[in-house]
Amino acid sequence: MSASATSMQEATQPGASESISFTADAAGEYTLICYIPAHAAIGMWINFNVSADGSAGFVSS
Ligand SMILES: [Cu+2]
Repeated sequence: MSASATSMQEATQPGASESISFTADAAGEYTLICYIPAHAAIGMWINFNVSADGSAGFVSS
């Protein structure tokens, strides 16, 4: 998530990182994808779990 993710100058740069946070409506398995066209198809996505007790973690598969 970037202030201007489609800008090559303002998007998160290679080797850099940004943090996001949100509140999930319900426990379960979620998928976070890059919304730049074709990026999710080449692997810019990740699954993660949100547990009922509020902890979260990545899904390895
Ligand atoms: Cu991407």
